[in-house]
Amino acid sequence: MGERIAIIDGDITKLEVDAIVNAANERLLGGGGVDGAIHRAAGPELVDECRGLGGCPTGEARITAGYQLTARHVIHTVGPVYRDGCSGEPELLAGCYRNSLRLAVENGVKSIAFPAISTGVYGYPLEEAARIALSVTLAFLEQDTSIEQVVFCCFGEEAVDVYNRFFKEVF
Ligand code: AR6
Repeated sequence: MGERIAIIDGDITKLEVDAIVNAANERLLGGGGVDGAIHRAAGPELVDECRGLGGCPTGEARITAGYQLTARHVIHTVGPVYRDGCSGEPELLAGCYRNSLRLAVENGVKSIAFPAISTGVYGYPLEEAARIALSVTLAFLEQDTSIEQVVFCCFGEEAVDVYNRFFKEVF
């Protein structure tokens, strides 16, 4: 199981995987952070396709093509805005990972990369978010044999350290 998970430091738009996950907002029309980077790298056709989706509720996920990205698909998911950790945020964030992985399987995706959803503009504490990301993904991979690789694409060494710490804890 552990060999199906990789924790790296890098720019998610550059990864050679079947699908990259976007930390989007409910309108799905682009924004700042990783969302902005993905839309810039994919080109304007991405927002054209997103417009047709009519948005996405928090905790759910939608799939599009990757256009100019190396990745064939972008899976757009909407993380919760962090308030106090007791307002449904953990369940919603878990839903982002679970629903993105489900969509990946339905679309024949074998390799998928996640950014640290909600931990930027949406203010989710990285440690709590990493724990959810890893535990939901491990539980999913226990039930699924079709996904070969899940990459957690961190932005900076500090985030890599946090993910590695929890990864060791879970194993
Ligand atoms: N590759 C990998 N990770 C990245 C990259 C990148 N190129 N760029 C940033 N990150 P954020 P959120 C990391 O703010 O908190 C947008 O405006 C970043 O360091 O992108 O879910 C949307 O439109 C952080 O750890 O997403 C929404 O309105 C993580 O990606 C809102 O922000 C997520 O940070 C979503 O906020």
